[in-house]
Amino acid sequence: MDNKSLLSFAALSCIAATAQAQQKAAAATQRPNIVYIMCDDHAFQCISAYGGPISKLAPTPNIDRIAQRGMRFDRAFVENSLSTPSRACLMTGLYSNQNGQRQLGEGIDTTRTFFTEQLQQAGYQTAVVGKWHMGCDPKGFDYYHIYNDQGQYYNPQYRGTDTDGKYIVEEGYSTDLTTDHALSFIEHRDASKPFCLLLHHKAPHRNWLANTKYFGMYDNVTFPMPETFYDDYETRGSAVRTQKMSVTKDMRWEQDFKVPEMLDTANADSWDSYLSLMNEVNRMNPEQRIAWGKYYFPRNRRLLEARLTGKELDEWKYQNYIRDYMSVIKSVDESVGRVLDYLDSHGLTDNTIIVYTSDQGFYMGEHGWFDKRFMYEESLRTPLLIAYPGHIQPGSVCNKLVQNIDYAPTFLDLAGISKPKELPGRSLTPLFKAGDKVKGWRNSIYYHYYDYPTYHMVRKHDGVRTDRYKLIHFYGAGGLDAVKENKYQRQPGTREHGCMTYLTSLGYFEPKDSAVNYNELYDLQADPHELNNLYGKPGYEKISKQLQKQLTDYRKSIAVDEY
Ligand code: SGN
Ligand code: CA
Repeated sequence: MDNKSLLSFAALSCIAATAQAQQKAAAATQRPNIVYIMCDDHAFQCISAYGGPISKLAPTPNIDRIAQRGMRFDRAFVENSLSTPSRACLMTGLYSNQNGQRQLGEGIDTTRTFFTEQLQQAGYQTAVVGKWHMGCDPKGFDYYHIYNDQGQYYNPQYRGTDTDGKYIVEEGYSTDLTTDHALSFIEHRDASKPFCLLLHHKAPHRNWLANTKYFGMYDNVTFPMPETFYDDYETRGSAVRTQKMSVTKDMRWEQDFKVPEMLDTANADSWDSYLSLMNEVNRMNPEQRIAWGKYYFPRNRRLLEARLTGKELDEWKYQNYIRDYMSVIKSVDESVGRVLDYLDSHGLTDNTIIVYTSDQGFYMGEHGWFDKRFMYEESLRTPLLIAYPGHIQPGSVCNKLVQNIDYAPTFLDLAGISKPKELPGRSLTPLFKAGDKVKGWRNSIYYHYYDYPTYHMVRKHDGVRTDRYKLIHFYGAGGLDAVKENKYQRQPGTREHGCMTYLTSLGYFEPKDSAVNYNELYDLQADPHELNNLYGKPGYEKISKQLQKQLTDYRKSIAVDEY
């Protein structure tokens, strides 16, 4: 190169470097795109970034990429561990008693502002794809493409802004299809605006139906049973005994373990479980059905021939629950990989905040359970991983107490909108920079579960959790007496009433369950599995009093009207 060329080369490099620096600076000041990925019932125990024993045997490398690029929150909680209440907290930033969605069916107060409405007004392009589940239409979205209610795994129905409001059936596996719609929204967006995409999977909700290509992928893996699988519930109140969420007793042969051969023709509940499985099978196309038969029929034949009983049968149930669940997670992990790759290859990574979480936690056999609802850690706590290049230190961990009422304030903050004063949550952005060093963060969270009597029969309770302790208060009438206290179950035409009538016809309720009114106290440091209820034990008076005061203060400040 001669001197002149060298000079112009140097000048060009200089211009390029300046342009790059300017782009970076612009990205730093521009409002970020938001990609919020929320699964349905994804337990933190099943994400390898969290290091639990199940995830060691069935890793999630793509979800882990978010943790490697950003922050892992180890104390992220919901306020009410159930789908629609959790989604209502997300959309409104309010507690259940404030947003109205206390239980699964009825409730959401549609006069409340959804954060996406504010983002839209501030110039964001907004979208939700997948599980919406709320009793109202999406509010504050330029684009939506959502499932019918809980959604389906195979060839699911969707409706949205692009289907004339009608449900249409799409051929394929739901996690893959929902990801296609999410990416198509980004691809076709108005690139002059920042965007906010809520990508809500159905997976891994009950009854854990994998993409046919992943059937049996963990059949050679034996997952370790949790230490508390055979919990005897000693020291605790009655609620842990009267629930119906036991892997060994309440999971259904047909629906959950996919063994239609177990249909007991003289039993209404068995028929219900069989028909629930058949609903899924009926949705399948011939190819999917063949794959189904190829996998499940030999698996079921082996089970029937083995004539297992006692602990061997329990072990079979546990293993096949986890195997099916983790095979469903395989597609979720792939979906996350596709989203990250898309953002990378389209130059969007630097100015996009990406969040991965779940609508609540889930029991993977802890205390012998599946499902959620209780305030015990596995269902109270969710995975939460956030990457935001240039704003969050890669590979960082945060132990501050955060909750799903914090998402709306966080997204508003990122969009430069000041927080409406009625929102009780806090923007997480100070934690992005300083993590555990942030001063003046909250030192407790409030929890409240209302949905009783219904599926799984978890009693109403509320409580507070601090860094170290948890106080839970169980309350309310028992069995069918509780229906008298329930606004929607008494109203024909509501979903709650329909559900209650149906469950009554199956003989699901114990009409004689008694009223409850008691407390439990746990020291999470000494007893992380919450096996030792310390309430009323000598030496714990002071901490009980302190927690009781915090609980009373919460109830007052957010005007809780039942406890
Ligand atoms: C369904 C499930 C329950 C589950 C609720 C709530 N039964 O009713 O097991 O607890 O949803 O789940 S099923 O037979 O339909 O699978 S949530 O995630 O929507 O809150
Ligand atoms: Ca859920």
